[in-house]
Amino acid sequence: MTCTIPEMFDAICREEGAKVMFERPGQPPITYAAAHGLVLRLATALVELGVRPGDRVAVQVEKSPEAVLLYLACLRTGGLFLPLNTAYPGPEIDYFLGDAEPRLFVCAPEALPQYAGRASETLAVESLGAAADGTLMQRAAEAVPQPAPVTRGAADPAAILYTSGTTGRSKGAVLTHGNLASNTVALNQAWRFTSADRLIHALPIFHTHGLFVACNMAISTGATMIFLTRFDVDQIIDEMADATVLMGVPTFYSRLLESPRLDPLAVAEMRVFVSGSAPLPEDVHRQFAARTGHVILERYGMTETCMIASNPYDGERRTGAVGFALPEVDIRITDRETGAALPPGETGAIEVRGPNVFQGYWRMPEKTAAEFRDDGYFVTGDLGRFDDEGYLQIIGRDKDLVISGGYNVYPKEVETALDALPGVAESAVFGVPHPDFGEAVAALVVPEAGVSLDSDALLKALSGEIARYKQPKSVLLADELPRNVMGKVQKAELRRRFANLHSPAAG
Ligand code: MLC
Ligand code: AMP
Repeated sequence: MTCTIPEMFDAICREEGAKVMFERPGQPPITYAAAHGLVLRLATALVELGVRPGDRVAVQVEKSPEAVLLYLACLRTGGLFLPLNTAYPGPEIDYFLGDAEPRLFVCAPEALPQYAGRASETLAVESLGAAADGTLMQRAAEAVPQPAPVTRGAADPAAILYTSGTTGRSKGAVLTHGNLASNTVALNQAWRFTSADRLIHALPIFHTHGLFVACNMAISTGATMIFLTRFDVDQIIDEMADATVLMGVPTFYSRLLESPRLDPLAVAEMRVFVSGSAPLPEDVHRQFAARTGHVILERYGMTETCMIASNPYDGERRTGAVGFALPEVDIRITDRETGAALPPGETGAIEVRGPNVFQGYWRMPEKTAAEFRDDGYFVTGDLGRFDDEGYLQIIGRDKDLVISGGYNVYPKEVETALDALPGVAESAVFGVPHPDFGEAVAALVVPEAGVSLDSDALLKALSGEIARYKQPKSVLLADELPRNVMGKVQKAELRRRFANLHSPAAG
């Protein structure tokens, strides 16, 4: 059986202890050996705070090496790591804490006064700051190292990642140690990732892409992460001089293309550029190749399934395609209505089965059952087809979802927040093309009879309720929503009508 991620980390620290795990501009590097020492002390601190196998550890902190080490420490104790987007405001956090019932909540030091009062016999509240500060680090400093990780098998849960749903209520996808480990091994193999790699890590670490793809690949091989707190074009180009791999969302690449500094010399040391989390526009793919000589390697994944398919490392990396199933992963295309398998070339629902597919939604057995077929395939909600040479193409989505700069926004959640505002009769939220984020969130709002609403005031009212990236970039007002004869709001019509909201000509 494949080892778990904490076991892989232990092995790498024994073999490659002196290697740098985290390199940060202007800050001292952190070796694998030093990181290991801290993980063992953090693990003891977690146990002293009451974390037992199966307990949830919810974490909303700024990106830092210590936050990654907290993830490893949590997995060592058998706890379920539950990372939360730093953009989530209080009301969203309240929901996650209520739903997941964590044993420990770790927040930023600045947020501790807001959450400390929540501490109880069943919930500990600690802090962790980006400067390796906070109460959890104080506890770790005083703790003795935990000698060995709690034994975990492939089927034991390792993490919960919340993903919004079409019903508007976020669901916690429960991922197992086997999901994380098997996917990491498959990706290392597929992208030839080794300890010699130097990965530019500029993604957030509260999602699959930044944590379970980027960090796990480095942790399992002993590669160095050039660990940047956020995406900045000039900084990325500077770091490329001494790096081998960049993993990013399509917005990374469209922004890099805007820089006159992006040329073959700037990427001379780089081995591979990987894109995922949202469709890579064909013109970005082509322009990047023309400017740098590197063909971006596009792959496809999902919170519930980790990575599913990838273009080949050797062989043609096709524009507009996400490649072939990863080792041990099965993909099929089915009829959306009947669920019957479709022949190659036909477009239908993308279904996935394999060691990468999650266990189910946290405490939602009906929802879980509804999204799995009897033979174990998970229905992704994406639509696709296999092309003439077997490359998977993603054609669209069966789910009402907007992907903005790699972040998923479920319209229902934004509509619920808008509809709750005074004077709003109803609303429809949809995605429109956006030059930087790929898609942007837009809303059409119908005021209650006799009420006059102001778009800016509506946006302001939303600001404390939902994360900034979920808030519409434009709020339009109308007397009614377009509906079909069944009374269903015609989102496709809205997307068509407002397709040019962010086009250059529209200003
Ligand atoms: C920031 N803003 C966004 C946004 N990111 N709005 C919509 N969509 C986004 N993605 C807001 C900011 O709050 C700000 O608002 C304004 O837009 C401009 O911000 P910015 O400074 O330009 O943004 P920046 O900080 O540079 O971030 C852009 C980004 C970031 C693309 C680098 O969004 C990012 O890192 N995205 C990656 C998301 C990710 O990791 N997804 C993986 C999910 S896992 P204002 O008004 O306050 O100025 C997954 C599975 C898989 O999907 O397959 O991988
Ligand atoms: P998330 O739920 O945040 O994990 O987002 C997963 C969704 O992102 C998938 O269901 C797809 O719709 C989308 N996605 C991920 N990678 C790609 C890609 N390379 N091309 C198109 N869509 C993608």
